[in-house]
Amino acid sequence: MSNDAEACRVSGEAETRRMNVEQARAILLANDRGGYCVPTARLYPFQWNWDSAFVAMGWGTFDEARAWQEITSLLKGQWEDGLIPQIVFHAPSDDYFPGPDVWGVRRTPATSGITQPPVLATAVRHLWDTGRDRALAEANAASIYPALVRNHRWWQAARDPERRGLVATLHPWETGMDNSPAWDAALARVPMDTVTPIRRRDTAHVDAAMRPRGEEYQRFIHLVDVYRDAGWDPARMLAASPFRVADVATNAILLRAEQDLLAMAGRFGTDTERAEIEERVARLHTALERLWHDGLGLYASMDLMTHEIISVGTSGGFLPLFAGHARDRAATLAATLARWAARVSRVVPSTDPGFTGFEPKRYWRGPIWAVVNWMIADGFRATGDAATADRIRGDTVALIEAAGPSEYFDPVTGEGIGGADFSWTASIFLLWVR
Ligand code: 9WN
Repeated sequence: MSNDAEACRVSGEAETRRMNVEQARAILLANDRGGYCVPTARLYPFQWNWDSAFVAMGWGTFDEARAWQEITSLLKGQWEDGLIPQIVFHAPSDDYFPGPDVWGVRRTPATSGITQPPVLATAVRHLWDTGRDRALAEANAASIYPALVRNHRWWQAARDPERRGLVATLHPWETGMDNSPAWDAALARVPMDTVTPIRRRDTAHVDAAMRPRGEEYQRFIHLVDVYRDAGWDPARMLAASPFRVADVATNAILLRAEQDLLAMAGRFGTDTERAEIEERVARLHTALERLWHDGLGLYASMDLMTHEIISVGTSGGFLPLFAGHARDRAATLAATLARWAARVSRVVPSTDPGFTGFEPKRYWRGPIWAVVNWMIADGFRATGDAATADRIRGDTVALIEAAGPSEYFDPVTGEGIGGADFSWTASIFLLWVR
């Protein structure tokens, strides 16, 4: 390509991107319900836990005060024991099932009774590190830090009380990767009967072929019934749980978050807190290695009912790199990703495209999710593998530029599917393109 043609291409790209940055910002503004963003209008009308961590970083690219507010809004839902719930029901809506009445958690604001992957400390550290308004960043990080400490203590006390190293996840919704084929066998043990009548609303908003199946919803709601009967008490929930996995993504994200918390503890914490976090970091590093699956060339989750590693490759299996773990396995992980890439047009599919249960349009059974890509690319970049990181970033940006910030993308056709105008997808675009 001549220099002129190259210059023209670059400036054309810059133009498209400028336009899309405006659109991405406009999506956060449109999804703002007053201090917090809904993931998208109608389909998800409340505040979601891990969505908000990414959304806060998205806001951070153009409105730092609003970024901090996203986090303080989420923390309004934090429980006394430290749990940060999966959903905070700030305002009523009939557009989503299961709503606050099904969870039966009596709090204001109402919340669900389970959690989601703990990206929050990483988001807070990111805003603290990158904030241009230093006074604002220092003041907010200092005031939020104790809530993060309580939350990380909750993970250990509620989900790893015996201190074995890996935290347990008790509901597929807690993994944020709800209908991943990794959960099929563990979920099949959960009965399908429910006390709560199932009144799905999601399929009124999105094509049912892109959502979890009816059978999965029955088991999801069965689990909610079980834990509500356990009074949302962590020990009783753990004892009663018919579904219990050590999710590789949650554990890797927690390990990363602990290290981000440790960095903040250096500024805002005590020696005791630092020692406590360091101990958890060391234990989790050791334990995470138990999830290596040689046959898959990837990390994988463990079924804590059988103590077997689940032999299904998912995008979560690359996330130990995001935790600074497994640097010596980076080349093997890159080779695995290259094998997957040969079967699709864009990376990273949420499920190994060579796996029989791969479905390119069905939610977490194949589609690409921008937030997961952001974390995987960050991991590869930290190992020095810029080529893999650039491929993931380039594919994600190209998908969003072509299809808009959809909930997820078909890795074969590149179509944007699920909900449209998604807050966390727009946020990843902002983080990568600005
Ligand atoms: C249940 C909000 C959330 C994401 C999850 C995604 C989906 C909810 C649902 O939407 O889950 O939490 O009802 O399908 O799986 O990762 O946080 O965007």
